[in-house]
Amino acid sequence: MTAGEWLKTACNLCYINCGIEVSVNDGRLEKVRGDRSSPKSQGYLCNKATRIPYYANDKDRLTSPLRRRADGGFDEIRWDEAIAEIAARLRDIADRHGGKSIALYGGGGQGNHAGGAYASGVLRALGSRSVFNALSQEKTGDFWVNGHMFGSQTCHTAEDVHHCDLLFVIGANPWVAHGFPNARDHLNQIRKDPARKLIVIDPRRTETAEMADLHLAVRPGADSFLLGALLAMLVRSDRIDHAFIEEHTTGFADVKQALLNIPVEEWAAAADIAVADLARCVEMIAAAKAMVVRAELGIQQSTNSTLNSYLEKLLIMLSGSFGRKGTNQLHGWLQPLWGNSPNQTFAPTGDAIIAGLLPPNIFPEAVLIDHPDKLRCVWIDSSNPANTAANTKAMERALRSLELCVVVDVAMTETAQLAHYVLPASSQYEKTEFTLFNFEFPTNFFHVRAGVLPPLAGTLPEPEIYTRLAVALGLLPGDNVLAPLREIARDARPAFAAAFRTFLAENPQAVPALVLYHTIGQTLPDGTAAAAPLWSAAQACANRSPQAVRRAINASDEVADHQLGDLLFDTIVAARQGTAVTRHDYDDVWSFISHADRKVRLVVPQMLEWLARLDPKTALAPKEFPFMLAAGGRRMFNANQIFRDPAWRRDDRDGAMLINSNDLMELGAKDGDWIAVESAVGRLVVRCKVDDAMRKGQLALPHGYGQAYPASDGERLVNGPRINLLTESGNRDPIAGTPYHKNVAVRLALATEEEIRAYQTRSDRIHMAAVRRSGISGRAPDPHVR
Ligand SMILES: Nc1nc2c(c(=O)[nH]1)N[C@H]1C(S)=C(S)[C@@H](COP(=O)(O)OP(=O)(O)OC[C@H]3O[C@@H](n4cnc5c(=O)[nH]c(N)nc54)[C@H](O)[C@@H]3O)O[C@H]1N2
Ligand SMILES: Nc1nc2c(c(=O)[nH]1)N[C@H]1C(S)=C(S)[C@@H](COP(=O)(O)OP(=O)(O)OC[C@H]3O[C@@H](n4cnc5c(=O)[nH]c(N)nc54)[C@H](O)[C@@H]3O)O[C@H]1N2
Ligand code: SF4
Ligand SMILES: [Mo]
Repeated sequence: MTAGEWLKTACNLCYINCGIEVSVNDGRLEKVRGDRSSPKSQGYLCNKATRIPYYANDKDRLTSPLRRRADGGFDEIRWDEAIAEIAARLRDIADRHGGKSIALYGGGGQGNHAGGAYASGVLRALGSRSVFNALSQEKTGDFWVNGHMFGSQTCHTAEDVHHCDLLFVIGANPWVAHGFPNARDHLNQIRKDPARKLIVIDPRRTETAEMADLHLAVRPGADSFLLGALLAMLVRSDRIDHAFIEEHTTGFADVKQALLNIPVEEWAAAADIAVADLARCVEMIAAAKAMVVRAELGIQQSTNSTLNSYLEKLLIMLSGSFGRKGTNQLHGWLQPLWGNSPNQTFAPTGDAIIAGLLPPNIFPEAVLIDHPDKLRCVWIDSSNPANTAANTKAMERALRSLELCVVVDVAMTETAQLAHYVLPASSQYEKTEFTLFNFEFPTNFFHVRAGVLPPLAGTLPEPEIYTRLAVALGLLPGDNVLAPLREIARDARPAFAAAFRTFLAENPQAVPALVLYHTIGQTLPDGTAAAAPLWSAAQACANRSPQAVRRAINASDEVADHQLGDLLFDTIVAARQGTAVTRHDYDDVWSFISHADRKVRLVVPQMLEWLARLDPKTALAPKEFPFMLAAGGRRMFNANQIFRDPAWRRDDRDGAMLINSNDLMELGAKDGDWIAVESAVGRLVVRCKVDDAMRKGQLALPHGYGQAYPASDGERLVNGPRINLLTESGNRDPIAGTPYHKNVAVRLALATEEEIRAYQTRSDRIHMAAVRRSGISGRAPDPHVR
C-alpha cells in the first residue's frame, strides 16, 4: 500500500454498506470519500461515514485472547492455549449434553458477514442448531408473514423508491437511518418534484416526516388501528385494484369481510388520527400510479408488530402496489441471509423458530429454564447482547450462568466482560469482508471488500480463528489432505465442483466453508480467501436465475450455463467496488413467489383472528406508567454498537432523551437536565432534550450508547444510556418473540442531587478524555446537549 493511496472498500456503519474509498497512511485509515465507481451507491455518503477512522483506528482494541479468572478479571493467554482450552470445553459440553445445548449468537453486524459463514459451519458440525441474532429482534414477524403470504420466509420485499410517485413510510426515518440506498438523495428528489408525494406514519415529526406531504402522527403503539382503519376505508370506498387482486392473489373475499367489520371512527380515535386525514391518505393512494411502502422498526418493534407487518402487506396488495416499476417487489439473492423454518419450535420453551432464528427475548429463559435441552453454551460473534438484547439484567444473569461463553469481537464489550474467553478479531478494514444485506430489485449488487489495513498485532480474521478451532476439534483435515483439492481449484476450475463433492463425501466431518477457504480461497485475488464460501452461493444463484445473472455480468453467449456460476464468482471476487449479480425483469417477481400457483395468499388465519380481537382500549398507556418510551431510535450520531470511542460524535454526546416541552415543564425540569426514567424492570438517569417534534406523552432514547470506554486515567466509564436496562423480555410479540422496544411504558422522576452530580462528573470525565484523545484542544466539554 502506497502512502496516501485511495483504496476501495465499503462503509460498515449501516446495512446499506455504501461503496467508499479510504486513504491509508502508515497503517492508519485517515480519510473517507464516496466511491463514484460503486454500482450500488455511486459516490453517496452520509454524515457518519467520515467518522469511520474512529472505528478503524480505535485505541481500545483487544489484542490478545483473554481468559476470565474466578475474581472476574481476565488473563491474557496465547492463541494456541485459548483454542485448545475452548475446543476441549466445547467437546466436553457436546459429549455430555449434546450439540443442541450450544447456540450461536450473532454471526455478523452491519458490515461483516464473512465470519458468520465459518462460525455457523463449525458449530453445526458440533451438532448446534440454535441461532440468535439481531434479525430476530426486528424482522422475524415480517418474515413469518412473508412465509404465509408468499410461501417461504426467504421471500422478502424490496422497495423501488427510485421510480415511485408515492413513497409511503411507516415507522421508519430514512433521512437519518437510511434503509434504502442513497436515501437522502431520493427524499430530496421526491420533495422537489410536485408529481411525487410522501406520506409518513410516525408519532414524531421526524426529519423525514418534516418533508412529507402528509404526516400521520400516530399514537405510539397504535399502528394496527391506523392501518386497519385505513384498509377498511380503502375497501369501503372501493379504492382498490380489483384487476391485480383477481390476477395475483387469493382469499380477497374473507379479507374484505374482516376489513368491513372494522369500526373506522373508533379505530382512528384509538390511533389519534382524524378520519379526514385518513380520507386524504386514501385519495393519495388512489391517485398514485406507483406507490412503494417502506416500513421498519416503528412498526416492527412496536405493539402488535407481526399484525402490523401483515396489514402493511395488505396495503401493498389491495392497492396493487406490487411487482411493477416504482412499487414493492420481491428480490433475488446471491445467498439468502436467513432460512425458512415453518412450524419449527425450540423444545425447551416451545417458541417458534422463524427464518431459522430464535428471538433474543427468549435467550434468558432458554438458558435458565429447567429442561434437559436447555442452552448451556453460547458462542457470540459480532454482537453485544448485554447491551442490545431486551432486559439487560436478565441477559446478564443468563450469560453468567452458562457453562461456557466465548465472545469474538474487536473490542472489550459489555458481553465480553461476562464471557469465559474473549477472542480478538481483526477489524473490518483489516480483512476481507462482505455482507449479505442485498435486497435490491430489479438489479441486485454484491460487494466483496479486501482488507485495506494490516491486521492489528495479536488479532486474527475470523476464518483463521475458526480454522484453528476446527483443527483442534478434528473438523478440518490437515493441509496434506487439502492440498490436492487446492491444486484442482488452481488448475482446473471446472473439475473443482466434482472434486469438492467427492472430498466432502470422503471427509464427512470437514466444515465445507473452511474447506473452500483453504482450497479455492487461496487462489483468489487481493487476499480475498474469506469470500470462498460465496463460491457455492454463486453456483446456486446461477442455477436459480441464469438469465438474470447473464445480464448482470454481461456474460457472452459462449458461456455455457454450467460455467456461469464460476464466472459469477470470479466477477464478484475481482470487483473491488462491488458488482451487479442479478438483473431481473419486473415480471420475474412472480417466479419468486414459492406457492405453486405464484399467487399471494391474502388470508393468514392467525392474523385475521388477531385483527378481530384488537381492542381499541388497549391503545392507551397504563396509568402507572403514563409515558410511552421509544427505547432505541436512530440519530445522526449513533451506529449500533460499532463505535465505542465517544469522540466520534459531533453532537448528542450523552444520548439525550427527547421530550416534549410541555411534558418537561409539568415534570418541573428544564432542557438539558438529568432526569430519571423508570420502567417495570429498571431505572436510568438520562440527559433530557426538549424536542417539540415529539408527541405529548412520548419519549425517545437513542440506540447505540451504553458502551464503556477508558477515561484519561484508564477507568472504563459507560457513555450514555444502556437502554435495555428498561426493557422487559416479556414485552414481545406473541408469534415472533420480537421486542416491542418502541413502546416501553415508563414514568418520569426528577433525579436526586447526588445522581445529577455523579452523572455530570462522569459525562465530563469521559468527554474530556475524548476531546484530548481526538486532539481537539481548548474546547471544554459542553454541559448541555446541542
Ligand atoms: N444513524 C443510524 N442509522 C442506522 C442505524 C443506527 O444505529 N444509526 N442502525 C441501522 C439498523 S440496525 C436498523 S434496523 C435501521 C432502523 O431504521 P428505522 O426503523 O428507520 O429507525 P428508528 O429510528 O429505530 O425507528 C424509526 C421510527 O419509528 C418511530 N416510532 C417510534 N414508535 C413508533 C410507533 O409506535 N409507530 C410508528 N409508526 N413509528 C414509531 C420513531 O419515531 C422513528 O422515527 O437503521 C439502520 N440505520
Ligand atoms: N432497546 C433497543 N434494543 C435494540 C434496538 C433498539 O432499537 N432498541 N435495535 C436492535 C437492532 S435493529 C439491532 S440491528 C441490534 C444490533 O445489536 P447487535 O446484534 O449487538 O449488533 P451491533 O450493535 O452491530 O454490534 C456489533 C458488535 O460487533 C463488533 N464488531 C465490529 N466489527 C467486528 C468484526 O470485524 N468482527 C467481530 N467479531 N466483531 C466486530 C462490535 O464491536 C460490536 O460489539 O440491536 C437491537 N437492540
Ligand atoms: S448510508 Fe449507511 S452505509 Fe452509507 S455512508 Fe451512511 S452509514 Fe455508511
Ligand atoms: Mo437492525
